Amino acid sequence: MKKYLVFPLLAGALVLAGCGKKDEAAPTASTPAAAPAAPAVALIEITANDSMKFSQTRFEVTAGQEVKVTLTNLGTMPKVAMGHNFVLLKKGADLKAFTDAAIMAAATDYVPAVLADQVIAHTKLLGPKQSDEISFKAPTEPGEYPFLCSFPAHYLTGMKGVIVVK
Ligand SMILES: [Cu+2]
Repeated sequence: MKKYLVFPLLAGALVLAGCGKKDEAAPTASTPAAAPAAPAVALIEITANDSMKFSQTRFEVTAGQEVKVTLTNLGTMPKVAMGHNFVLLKKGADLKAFTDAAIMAAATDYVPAVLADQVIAHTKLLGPKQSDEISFKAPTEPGEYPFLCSFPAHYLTGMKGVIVVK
């Protein structure tokens, strides 16, 4: 009688051993595919203040990546005297020409319509404690893309930076 019991037990042990091997192999095969995933959206958070400074002036994104920029004005001075925006320009844009034209463009929040072809994306002009969020696709061509606050004279006092597309 005992002789007949041995075979089912052996068969069961072999099945278990087979399962164990499969489980060990699975994670090894899937690890390389999961590891090098860059974040889908590049989040850029900037603040501006009454001292006419951006909190950060250099960002890196991947070519063609979805980018979300949030600008917050932490200042307390009125918008007519100390408004701030974030304007991202094309690579090689003429910043002098752009800021000269911006001075005359109060009606369009200092983003000159005549040079709209130089603008990749821009926020609204923000008064104290206001915030604006914009989303756009990073350029596909690598390089340095200038951004600035186009409120009169703010570029000259240092409200500028670059987004580096890699
Ligand atoms: Cu400004």
